[in-house]
Amino acid sequence: MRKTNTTFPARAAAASAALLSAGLLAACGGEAPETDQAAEAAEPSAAASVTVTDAWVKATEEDMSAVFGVLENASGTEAHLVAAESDLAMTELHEVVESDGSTVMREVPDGFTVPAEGSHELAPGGDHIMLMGLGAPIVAGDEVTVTLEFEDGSELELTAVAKDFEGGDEEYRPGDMGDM
Ligand SMILES: [Cu+2]
Repeated sequence: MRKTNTTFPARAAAASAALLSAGLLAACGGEAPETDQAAEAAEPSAAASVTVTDAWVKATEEDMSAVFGVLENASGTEAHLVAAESDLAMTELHEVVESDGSTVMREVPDGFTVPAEGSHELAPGGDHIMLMGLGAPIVAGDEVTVTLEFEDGSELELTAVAKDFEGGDEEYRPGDMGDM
């Protein structure tokens, strides 16, 4: 009696599961092995998934500046930006925080996360790629190349166009370097 009671629903469940997978396969229009292969092949590197739009760098005659732009991630996996490099300057990933009533910037120890199918904005007053120890002024119209390094080891080169930007000057003075 007991055996009958348990096996009958189990068979019904198995039948529904079979119907469900048949339905899914039909919806995908392919055989199961092909779909699995496609899923593996569709796992791109962070650098292949992320694009940077509106990349720009603040024109300056001083030895520091910052790179801004919007990082967009087309993949279903979040991307971790852990470092950046430039031939022009020492580079750090910075955030801006409130500290004792003033606004200071500091290095982010864990880098920036670009959410899956989302974006992460680098903007004056917020997250930015800091350039320090510039050997020469950056003039409006100049192009600055920065290489972004992701946690998975992939790299993405971006070209930021220099423009004059007055607002936010107070955040880029040496005195505001926080606890760096
Ligand atoms: Cu900074």
